[in-house]
Amino acid sequence: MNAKKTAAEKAVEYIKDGMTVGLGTGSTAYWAIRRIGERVQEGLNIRAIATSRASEELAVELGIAMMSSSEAVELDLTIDGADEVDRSWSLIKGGGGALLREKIVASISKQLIIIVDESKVKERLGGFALPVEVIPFGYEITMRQLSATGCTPVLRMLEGKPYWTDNGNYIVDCDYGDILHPSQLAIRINAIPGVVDNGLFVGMAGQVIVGYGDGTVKQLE
Ligand code: ABF
Repeated sequence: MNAKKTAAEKAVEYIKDGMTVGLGTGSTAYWAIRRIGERVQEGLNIRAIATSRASEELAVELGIAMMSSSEAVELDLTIDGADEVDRSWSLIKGGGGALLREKIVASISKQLIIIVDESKVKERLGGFALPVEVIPFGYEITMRQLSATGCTPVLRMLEGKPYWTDNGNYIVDCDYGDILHPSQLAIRINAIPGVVDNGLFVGMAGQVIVGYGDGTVKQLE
C-alpha cells in the first residue's frame, strides 16, 4: 500500500463544498491534489491556491478552480506534506524547495493538515537539514551568518548550478543536528539579513495524518 497516498486521501475527506483550499507541494501533496481533482470531477465546488508552480500546473490540469494570491484572503483548509514532524507537531519543510509559498499559504489557513508517511515522524527535528530560503545577493555572507547560528550550511545545487526557487531565490540546507528549540532557532535565522524564511513551521499544524505501509492511517497524537 502507498502510505503517502493513504494519508493524502484521508485528509481530502475534510474538504467540503464551497471551501477555499491551499494545495501543498511534494510527493505526498501530489496524491492529495489528485484526489481533489477526482472529487472536483464528481462535482465538488472549491477554489484553490497552490504552494508551487508544480502543484498549480497539476491542479489546473485536473480541472481544479484556482484563485490568485490577491484573491486569497483566508483559506478554510490547507493540505501539505513535511520532511519531518515531531511530537509537538513542529515541522521541517522545504525539501521540495517550496517553503516560502507553503508558509505564506499556511499562514492564512484556518486549518493546516499535514500529511506524511511514518518515516517522517521523529522524536526530535534536525535529522533532515533545515532548508532556508535566501536572496542570491550576498548569499556567501548569509551562509557565514547561518553557520554562526550553529549549523553546517550547504548551498542547494541543481545540475551544477545553484537551485532557484519559484521566487527566484536560493536554498541553503542547514545541518544543525538535533533541533531542541525550533521556535527560538526560527527567530534567530530570520533575523539574518538576506534570509527570506526558513523551513521550521512551529505551532502551525492543526492536524497531522500519518499513513502506514499496511494501509492504515492515524492522527498523530
Ligand atoms: C512539502 O512536502 C515540502 O515542504 C516538503 O519538502 C515535502 C515533503 O516531501 P514529500 O511529501 O515529497 O515526502 O510540503
